[in-house]
Amino acid sequence: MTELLPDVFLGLDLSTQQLKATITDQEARVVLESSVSFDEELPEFNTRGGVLVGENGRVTAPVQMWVKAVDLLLQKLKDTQVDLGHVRAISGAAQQHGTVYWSKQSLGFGERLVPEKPLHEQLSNAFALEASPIWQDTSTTQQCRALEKQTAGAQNLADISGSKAYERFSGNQIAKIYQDDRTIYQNTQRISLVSSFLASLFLGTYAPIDVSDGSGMNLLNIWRREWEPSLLGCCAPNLESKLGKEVVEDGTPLGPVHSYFARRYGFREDLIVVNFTGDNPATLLSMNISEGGAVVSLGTSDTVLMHLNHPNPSLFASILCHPSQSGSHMGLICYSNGSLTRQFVRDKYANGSWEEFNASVRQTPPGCNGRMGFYGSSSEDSIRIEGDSVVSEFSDPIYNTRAVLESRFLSMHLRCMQLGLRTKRVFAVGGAASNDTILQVLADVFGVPVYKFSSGNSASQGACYLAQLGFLRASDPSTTFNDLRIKDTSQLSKQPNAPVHEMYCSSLEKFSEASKKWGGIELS
Ligand code: XUL
Repeated sequence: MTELLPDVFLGLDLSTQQLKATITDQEARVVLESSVSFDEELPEFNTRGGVLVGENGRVTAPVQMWVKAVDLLLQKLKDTQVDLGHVRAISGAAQQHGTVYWSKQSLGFGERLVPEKPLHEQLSNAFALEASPIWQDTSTTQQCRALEKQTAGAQNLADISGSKAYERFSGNQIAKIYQDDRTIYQNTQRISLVSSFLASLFLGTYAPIDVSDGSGMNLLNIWRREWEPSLLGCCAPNLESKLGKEVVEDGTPLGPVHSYFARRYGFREDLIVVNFTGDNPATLLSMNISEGGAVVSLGTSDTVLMHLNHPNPSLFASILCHPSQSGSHMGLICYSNGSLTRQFVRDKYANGSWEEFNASVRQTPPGCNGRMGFYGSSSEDSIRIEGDSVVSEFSDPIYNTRAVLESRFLSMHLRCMQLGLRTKRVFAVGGAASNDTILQVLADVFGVPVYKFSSGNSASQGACYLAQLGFLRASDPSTTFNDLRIKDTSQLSKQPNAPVHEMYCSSLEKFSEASKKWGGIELS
């Protein structure tokens, strides 16, 4: 039997492809990790990469798949004979922007939950929409343009909500659902983000939306940290009552866990549910970074996260409320085509093998002798530039593997500089952070050392810290994130090569011009 020390904290991460769990101890050290993969372990939902791709850019995920995954994951934790009775608080992270539509019939669902039957059987009529739109959805261009028009332009909207109108942002998603099918909207009692939906299951009642995850909706005023009535009014009627009036700060204890979980899995009856947040704010927290640190997350989406004290909202990044410092903000640059694009290049030019991909990057000179590539996730939406000409393929295709990395990292470096970040260190996380060849290119482009973390999943680890924070706050509300005294567990991975970095600096202007013209395809 794996014995857990008394007082541990459970953090979940409902990401695109998996539901993951991390347990940390009081010293914020990782004790245990586990996960459920949607495609492999819940094949009855027929997802690929955890999602269903529909027509006209619609991308959704079945809500019941997420519900089933919760029971599956907790059963796995229980089967390892971990004594879940030592967990004092639970929090979570989830893919940002996705929305869950609770039906009118779901009202009071917690009063009817019994521990004998799995959740999905008891929540079969709890959702007004079976498939939730998620962050990969691009079907709301019309709603985005309408919102920007109603708010006197994209920059004005960004000045209030932190972001121009993005297709994946929840407000535009809600507007589309309202416009496409009024009956669904009318039958919706409550709209949750994926994070607050997951928290609601554990609470047995609708959980409030969290301020940093809520900043990814185009609905929140990021300075006042509350809903902006004029933006709510642009999207759909009576929206505040469906979202819940209250928006809560990260690390807020919400109440005890529902007895379903205590009785079925052996959690304490007084286990505290601490509000859940977005995966990006949780990742930022897990790094506990100081000034000049940038987190580069290389996963299904590629993101760059940073702490900003005086942000200037722009049209190429999102500004979110900072998850642990209520006067501060965080910057988020997101490329929706992350690992899929690298895999496309690996499959097309390196026989589907990362070893061959890495070998080909190492054989190719940094800077690709002046060549650049802008890649979508297929040949049709990829563009290459050789000399001054746009070509459909490099004269020697070996350049593709290096070019796909360089164009992404040059774009990130340029945008960090434009946001006013003087990057001193990069912390690499996500699947591709385990690839040393990729990290060397990252260090060379940014010209700073790259660090890695030993633990696998940064978002669920950040959620553990939030659970611990909420647990301490339940007895002392003045507790701050710094009181957790999280130890820096990062390890130096790659140092930059100075002459190579100088070469990249001298190519930035040309890259910037080319990306204005061609790079649009790679930005979300
Ligand atoms: C950020 C974004 C993605 C998702 C992925 O804006 O859309 O990073 O949060 O889970």
